[in-house]
This record gives sequence, structure tokens and C-alpha cells, in this order.
Amino acid sequence: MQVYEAGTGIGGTWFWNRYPGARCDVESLAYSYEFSKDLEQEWNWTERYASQPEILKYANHVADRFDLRRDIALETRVESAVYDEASGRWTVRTDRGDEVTAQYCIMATGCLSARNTPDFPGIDRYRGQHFHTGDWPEEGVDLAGKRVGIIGTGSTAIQAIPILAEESGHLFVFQRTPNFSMPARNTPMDPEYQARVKANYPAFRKPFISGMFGLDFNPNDRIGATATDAERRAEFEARWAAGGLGVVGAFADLFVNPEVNEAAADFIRGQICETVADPEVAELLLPDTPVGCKRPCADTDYFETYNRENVTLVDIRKSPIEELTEGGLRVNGCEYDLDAIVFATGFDAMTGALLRIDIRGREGRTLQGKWAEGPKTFLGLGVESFPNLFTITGPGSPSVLANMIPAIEQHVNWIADCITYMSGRGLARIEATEEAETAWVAHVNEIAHRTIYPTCNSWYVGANIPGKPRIFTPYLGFPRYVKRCDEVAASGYEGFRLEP
Ligand code: N01
Repeated sequence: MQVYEAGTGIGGTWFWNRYPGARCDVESLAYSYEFSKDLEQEWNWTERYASQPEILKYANHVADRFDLRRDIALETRVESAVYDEASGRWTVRTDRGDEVTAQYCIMATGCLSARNTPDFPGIDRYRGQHFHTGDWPEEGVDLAGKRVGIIGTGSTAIQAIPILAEESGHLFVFQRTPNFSMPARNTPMDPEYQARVKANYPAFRKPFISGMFGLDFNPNDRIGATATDAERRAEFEARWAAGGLGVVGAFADLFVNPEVNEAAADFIRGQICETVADPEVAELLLPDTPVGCKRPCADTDYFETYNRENVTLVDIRKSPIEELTEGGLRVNGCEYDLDAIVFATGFDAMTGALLRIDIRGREGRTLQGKWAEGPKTFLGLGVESFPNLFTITGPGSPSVLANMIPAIEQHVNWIADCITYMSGRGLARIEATEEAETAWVAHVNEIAHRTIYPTCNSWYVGANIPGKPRIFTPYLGFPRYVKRCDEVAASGYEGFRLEP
């Protein structure tokens, strides 16, 4: 086995996203591997929601603990992967000039790893410091006393803004779309709680695996449509007080009934109005999309930050950024002098990392060509015309709508079992069939369209990247998905063509 990694270290998301405030909003005890019971027992988390440095430390511990580093070539970016039908092997080329062949090619390139820096006019003219949150300098950045601009108010910015406001002289937040966020109420880890979890880890993990999102939003079976206004409010309040993303699990129909969703949206908007002192600023911060159709965030003092004197919110929805200038940027004819600009502008999600590699399958078919109108996969694991290529958390799998670590483990286990099955039977080639792929893409979409998810301009539908086909890519329903993957494997990989 040979692993290639572009970074100077391992850890993927948690290696690159070193921006101030980066942490995971899934509980640390659940955002962890379950493949090793010893690992589960020996690792101690220090906070309810782990920070980026702690998760990166964990990833490095796992790499050392299981002696994984000898297979990993760091600082090596894969440029192309080409399938040769005659030999039945993939040839992988890297930016260091490596050329290796392999029977199987597994793309673990991440759902949110291809950074998006919008092509603002004048972007090359700007002379100040500038950073993308997904490529934050390892040594950190000294912003003391500086005038700093941050573009974007997605999950990343919502985590970074409170810290950047503390660290900088003045922070200007350039917001195109306000976002829903709920207080994380992060706390140091209670050692007794951690001990209780470790005493019965499988039971603790269960709701993170059996919930619709593979996340523990403390889901409520109750139908919100049958609850009174007072009952709904009481449920929302209890969840708001408990912290985390629990408000989105308040009622079983919150993602399918627009009226119930609007009640939750209204409740959160009320909290924002209560928190933000200046009514005009509060008004600008009120989201007008359904809750959850863009990824909501769990924050620490996000809305409170707008009460600071050194923070200015600039609405760029109606008047977009006109251009970057030598000394800052211009909006609506007004120039903002900035010593540093932070691009919290997200990623070309789900497909970007794969499509930036020149991937060619049977008959020279390119992945770029095949996915020109949107990604097509079977189970987000296999792609027709691309034999023996597997995608970990690929488009069409739950991935970003699940707890990523169990979602990744489930894919890794499925792929490992498949390869074992193949070698045990003298099989050398596996490829998704066109029929299975077409049916799966339709199924992914059909499920998404029963919900509020496709109704707003999120990266889930590719709306953040100009020209990207508007397709809802993740699969909704982790438990149903796992069952389907298990059935496919048990049937001898129905939906795939297996050949000697
Ligand atoms: O990226 P985003 P992110 N002009 O795409 C704005 C995960 N995550 O890095 O909404 C002006 O969400 C854009 O505006 P709009 C999580 O899954 C998890 O924040 O497109 N603005 C938006 O405000 C998350 O969803 C954690 O109108 C422009 C922002 O930039 C995903 O990563 C923490 C613009 C981009 O927001 C990505 O989050 C952090 C333009 N041309 C992230 N282009 C956890 O806690 C874009 N924007 C687990």
C-alpha cells in the first residue's frame, strides 16, 4: 500500500483548518474511531467539543499507535490517476514525479478540502496579508492592533469571528448570507462522564450511528405539527439551553414540514434579537432560509461578538464586494482599509478535490467529462467506467450529513471487505453498473427533495461555486445507507460487475 498526502503532516481537515477557533461541533467522545477498543480506552479528551489542535494530536497519535507513517508519503500531491484496461491497473502520478501502478485506487480526498477563493476583481492587487481559513499558517498570525476583514459567515467564520475580534484591532465582517447558529456551551470534559462513556462505549455511540444524520441531536420522535406553540417553544428552549445543535432535532418533522421548521427558525431569530444590542445589526444577522438547509453551527459567543466596539458588520448581500484594492476592499463605493483579509469562503465541496485530479477510467473517459452535469456514483463508493476506483465519503454517500469519523470507518470497512471478497474468489475487477448508478443518483435526489434541504443556496447543492451544476450530493439517512451497503455486500455486490 502507498498513501499520498499533499500536506506536510497528516490529519486532513484538522491539519489544514488551523484558523483561530477551529473545533468540531460533534462531541469529542463520538468524533473518534471505534475500530480499536484499546484506543477508545487509552485516549482522553479534554473538552466536550474538541479543538482543532486536540483532534490533530489524536490523528497523530493514531498514526503512531498503529505504525501507519511508513506507508505515507507527505508533501506529495496526486496529479493524475489513469486506468489501463490491458493490465487492469491504475497508474498514479504525483507532483514529485512519482509514478506507481496499483490494482486498486482509493480516493480519500475529503468532502471539504478543495478551497474556494472567489475571483474578486483586483485580488492580485491587494498588498496586505491574506489567508484562507483552510490553509492557515502553521506558525499562526499576529493580528494585534490590525484592521482585519473576514469574508464569509459560514460555520468556519462563525467559529473564527469571536477569536479574531479579540485578537485584532478592528474586525470587519463582510456577510452575504446570515446563518443559523446555536450556542455550543462547550465545557471541560467531566472525568466521570468520560469514564461512564468508556465503560460502555458501544451504547454511547449508538445514537450517533442510528440517528438520521449519524449524529446525536437528541432526536425527538414527536411530530412538531401536532404540538402547540407553547410546547414547541418549551422544546426549543430546553435544547438551546443544553447547547450544541440539538434545536434541529427538536421534532421529527422539522426537516420536512416547512411550518415546523419556520417555528424553529423564528425561535432562533428571537434569540439573536435578544443577544445583539444594536437592532439594525441584529436585523442583518437574521437568517431567512429554513433552519438546517445550510449547515447550522454551534458557536461560542458568535452573536455576542457583534456587541463589541471593535467589530463592524458589513452587509454585502445587496452590494457585493466591488473589488480588492491595494489597501483593502471596496463595497458600495466605500473603501475599507485592511491590514489583513481572511477568506472564510469555503470549499468546492464534495466533488472539487476529485475533479482537480486528472482521473481517467475505461476507454480514456475522464471523471470531469462524466460528472460535467453533476456527480454520478453508486453508493458514493464506485463510479461506472472507473473500475477498481473507490471514493471514501464520495458524492452520493452520507458523508457531511453524518458524523464523519463513523462515516469514514464504515466506508473503509466496506472497501476492505470488498477487496478481501475479491481476492478470496480470484476476482480482479469491480465496477459499478450504469443501471445501479442511475437508480442510486435518482434515489439520493428523491430523498433530498422530500426535505427542506434543496431549497436554499448551499454548498450541499454546489450553489457557492459559480457554474457548478445544482445537484444535492450527500445521501440523507445514515442508518438506511449502512443497511443498503450491507445488503449489497451480502448479495455478492449486486449493482457492481465483478470479473476475474
Ligand atoms: O464554508 P461555507 P465554511 N462573496 O461555504 C461566503 C464544515 N465545518 O468553511 O452563504 C461573498 O459554509 C458564503 O456566503 P453565502 C461544515 O460542514 C464544520 O464556513 O454563499 N461571500 C458563506 O458565508 C461547513 O458547512 C465545522 O452567501 C462569499 C462563506 O463565504 C463546511 O465545513 C466548522 C463569496 C462560506 O461558507 C464549510 O464551512 C467549520 C463571495 N463571492 C466548518 N463566496 C464544525 O464545527 C462565498 N462567500 C464541525
